[in-house]
Amino acid sequence: MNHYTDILYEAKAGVARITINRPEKYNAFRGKTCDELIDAVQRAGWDKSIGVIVLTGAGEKAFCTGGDQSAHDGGYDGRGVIGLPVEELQGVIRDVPKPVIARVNGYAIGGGNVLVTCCDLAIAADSAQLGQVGPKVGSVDPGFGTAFLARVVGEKKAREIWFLCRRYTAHQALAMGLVNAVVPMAELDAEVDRWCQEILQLSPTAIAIAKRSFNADSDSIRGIGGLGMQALALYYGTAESHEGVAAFMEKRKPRFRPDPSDG
Ligand code: 2NE
Repeated sequence: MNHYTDILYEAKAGVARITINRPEKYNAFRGKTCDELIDAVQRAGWDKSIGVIVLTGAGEKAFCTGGDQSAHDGGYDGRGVIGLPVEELQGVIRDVPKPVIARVNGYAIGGGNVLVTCCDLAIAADSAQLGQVGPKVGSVDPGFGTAFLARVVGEKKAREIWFLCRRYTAHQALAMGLVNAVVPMAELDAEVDRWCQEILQLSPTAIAIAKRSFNADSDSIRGIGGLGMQALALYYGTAESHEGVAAFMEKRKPRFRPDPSDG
């Protein structure tokens, strides 16, 4: 894939920077975006001149807000079980033999928060907000989005994140171990670059083995995700899920339960 439309790819001095470039959609991903991200992460991952991959979003509002709800009609618009190959994207971030750093420049919501969870490291601007919204919008990201999140932040916190759908500040995300550092937006690039330069001084093979070793311990979660996506595809066919998507697009509260006054 040579010409990306939804992302930007830049490789310089050992660092590949991959930017979701859909700021008008708060960097939400559609099917094509996921395919391009998979291609770009693979490209950087197996390029021997690259030692670190940085994943980010265009602009200062959003890192990524997950699936593009305007491209959702009982399923998303691309390939795969749910019309978005998110499980492949999450898998490839884990599979490439070098660290992937999330540069969290704003909202990391829904599938965007799952990308932060899957990246090896995350550095956030102090203006960033993170969280899951699935149960508010008729979706859920099973597998790495749930079970692996629990490995990262602990069982109770992960359940809170999914069952209440709150938004967390960058400093709260730091306290729960979801991000590694928080800096003012003006210092975000310098901080990310400092982390990249430190990594580039180290043995790439030792780092690759360490990454694979961390992954081996949690790789069974990939199977949970595969199974969960099949269930999610069925859920997307329900009125309950449709209500969540419609409510988001219509900027209103969803009604998942019958109103008691309806009798
Ligand atoms: C990001 C957030 C919290 C921002 O809220 P607010 O109130 O500051 O802004 P607003 O008005 O909600 O959003 C600003 C503009 O960005 C669009 C909105 O529609 C709006 O557009 P305009 O009205 O200005 O034209 N926008 C934001 N997020 C979008 C999205 N994901 N798709 C399409 N347009 C989007 C708030 O917007 C929010 O909570 N966004 C996330 C919504 C969401 O439902 N994400 C998908 C979750 S499910 C998922 O990601 C997923 C998965 O994890 C695994 C499998 C499949 C799906």
